[in-house]
Amino acid sequence: MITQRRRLLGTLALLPFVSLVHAANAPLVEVWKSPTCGCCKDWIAHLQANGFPTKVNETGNTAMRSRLGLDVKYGSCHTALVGGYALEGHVPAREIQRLLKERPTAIGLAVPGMPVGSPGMDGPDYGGQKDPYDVLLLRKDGTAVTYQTYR
Ligand SMILES: [Cu+2]
Repeated sequence: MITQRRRLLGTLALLPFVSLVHAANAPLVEVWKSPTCGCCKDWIAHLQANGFPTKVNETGNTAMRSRLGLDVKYGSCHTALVGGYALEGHVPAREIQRLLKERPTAIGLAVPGMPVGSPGMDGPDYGGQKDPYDVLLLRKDGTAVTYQTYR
């Protein structure tokens, strides 16, 4: 029992170093969300699991969305900024990594609404259900093109 507990404490003690290593490799994702948003938290956990350090603001989501020039029709439950790009909704880490590598001229990426099966909308509560959805690349002129399709 004591040994198990010690082992757990030892693992926890390593956690800050793990995030420092990640911080060196991936840029910070700053998130604006409502304090009661559970799926937002799950999306943030998905980012962290994929090496992104995060800074979370528990308010200001709507204000930030309009400041970034994101049309409400592309809206979802949280808004974020990474490397000068906006992220709206449950955008998979894989597409964020691709965005940062390709660096297209755009406002950023959006997954409008809250599709079940997207990162943060895929917990045990959803029973493995996966709805099809698109990750959109939002252009500066207000239009959007499909960046990646998930089926
Ligand atoms: Cu959500």
